[in-house]
Amino acid sequence: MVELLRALEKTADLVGRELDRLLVAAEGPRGRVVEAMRAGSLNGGKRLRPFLLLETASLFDVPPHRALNAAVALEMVHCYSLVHDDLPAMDDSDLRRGKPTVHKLFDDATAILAGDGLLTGAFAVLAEEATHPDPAVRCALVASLAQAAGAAGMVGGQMIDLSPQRGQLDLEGITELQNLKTGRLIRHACEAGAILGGAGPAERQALVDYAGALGLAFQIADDLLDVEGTTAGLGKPAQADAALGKATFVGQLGIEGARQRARALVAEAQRSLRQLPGDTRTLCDTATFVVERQV
Ligand code: GRG
Repeated sequence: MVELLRALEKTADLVGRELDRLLVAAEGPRGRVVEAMRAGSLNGGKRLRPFLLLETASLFDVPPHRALNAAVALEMVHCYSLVHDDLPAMDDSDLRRGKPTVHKLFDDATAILAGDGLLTGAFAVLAEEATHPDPAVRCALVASLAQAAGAAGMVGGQMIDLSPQRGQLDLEGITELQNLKTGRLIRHACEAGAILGGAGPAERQALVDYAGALGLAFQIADDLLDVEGTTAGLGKPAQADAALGKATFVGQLGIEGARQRARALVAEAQRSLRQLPGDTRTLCDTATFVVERQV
C-alpha cells in the first residue's frame, strides 16, 4: 500500500503540473474566471481518475506521457462537477478538499463559469494532436468522456440526486444513481486506457467490469466516510447526506452490511483483472485503497 500511495502522489504531481501549465492566468476581467478554474482544480484531490487512466493504459504499454492529455481532461471534468456540485443550488457546500469552495472564494456566477470553462476546456485538451496521433482515437476518447459526463451519465445521476424522489430511493435506485453520478467517470477512466492502448473487446469488457465494481465500492466507502468521518479529516462537511435527507448505501445496508458489500465489490473488481494482460498489481491495490481510504 505504501508503494500505491507513492504512485498516487506521483500522478497527482504530474496532473497538477499539467493543469498549472494549461490554465494560464489572463489579464483583465477574463482573468477572474481563469483564477476560479485554477482554484477549483489546483486545490489538492487524490487524482484517482487520472491515476486509473494512466494505470489501465500502462497495461497496454502506453507510457504516462502518452496518456497524460486524456488523464488531465478527465480530471478537468471531475473538478468541474465538484465546483458545480458545491453551489448553493446543488449541495450548497462551503468546504472542498479542505479549502473554501470556489463560489465562496469568488461568487456563484464565477463558479458556474469556472465549471463551464473546465468542462469545455477538457474537450479542447482531448482534441489536441498530443492526445493521440490518430484522430479516430481522439474522437473515441471525446465520445467516451461525453457519454460518461452527460445526461446518460454523471449529469443524469446528479439530476436523480436532486430529485424529490431522492429520499425514498431503494437499494436498486441508489445503485443506479451512484453508477451514473460517480461510476461513469470511473468507468471512462478505465475505458480511456483501453482506447489509448488499442485493447480488444474482451479486455475492454474486463476493464468495464473492474470499473463498475470499483465505482460502487468507492461510493459505499464515501457513504461510510460521510457517517464515520469528521469534517476536518475529510476536508468537506461530514454527515452531509443525513443533513440533506439522502438515502444512502449505509442507510439501506447498515454500517456493517455496507462494509461487507464494499469488500465483496473489491474482490469482484480484483477478479475482473485476471482477464487482463500485463502487471495488474497496482490496479488490484487500488481496489483495496478505494475502500480503506480516509478521505
Ligand atoms: C454537478 C453535473 C454535476 C455533477 C456532480 C461527482 C458529483 C456529481 C458530485 C460530487 C459529490 C460527491 C461528494 C460524490 C461522492 C463521490 C465523489 C465523486 C467524491 C469526490 O471524488 P473524490 O473522492 O474527490 O475522488 P477528490 O477531491 O479526491 O478528487
